[in-house]
Amino acid sequence: MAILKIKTYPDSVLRSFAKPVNGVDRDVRKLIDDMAETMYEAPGIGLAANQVGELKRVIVIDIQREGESTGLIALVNPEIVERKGSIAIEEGCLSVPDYYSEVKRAEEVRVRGLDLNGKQIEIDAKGLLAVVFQHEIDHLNGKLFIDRLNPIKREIFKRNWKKKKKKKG
Ligand code: GNR
Ligand code: NI
Repeated sequence: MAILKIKTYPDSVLRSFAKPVNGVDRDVRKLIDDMAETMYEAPGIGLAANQVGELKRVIVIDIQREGESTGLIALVNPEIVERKGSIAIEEGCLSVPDYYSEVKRAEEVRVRGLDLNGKQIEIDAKGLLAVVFQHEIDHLNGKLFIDRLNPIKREIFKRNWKKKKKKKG
């Protein structure tokens, strides 16, 4: 296992489309292991492969509620096959440090993908878990949660980011 370096905005890898994985082999399982360790160490409740510089369609998620863990969810080639309702919760991203904002998304999703053994599975998620699935699959498509803000909020984000960059030199 290894802790990987998390890429941050405006790294171009976060803007790239991740490629579908052909089969869940040892390399993919090693990537999942390392991504899980990286996510727990951060700590975060989800991580997409783009965030560690790997353009493969792999995500890991573990939602902790009241100190309770759902256990690790690892999904390869994840796809949303159904969405229902609407919800807005405050999101953050390990690749966009120190910024949080509400984002409107589907409240419920059904996600299809491959598990660690390469077997196709479907997961029904709602609330926070559904939001995190959508956030991670966005990453695989080169999209960040700040892209889903209204134009005014996005401008404020950019302005503050530039200000912060200047201060850091
Ligand atoms: O740790 C994370 N928390 C979070 C909170 C609300 C909505 C989405 C997330 S995902 C984020 C980790 C991350 O950046 N995953 O890509
Ligand atoms: Ni993120």
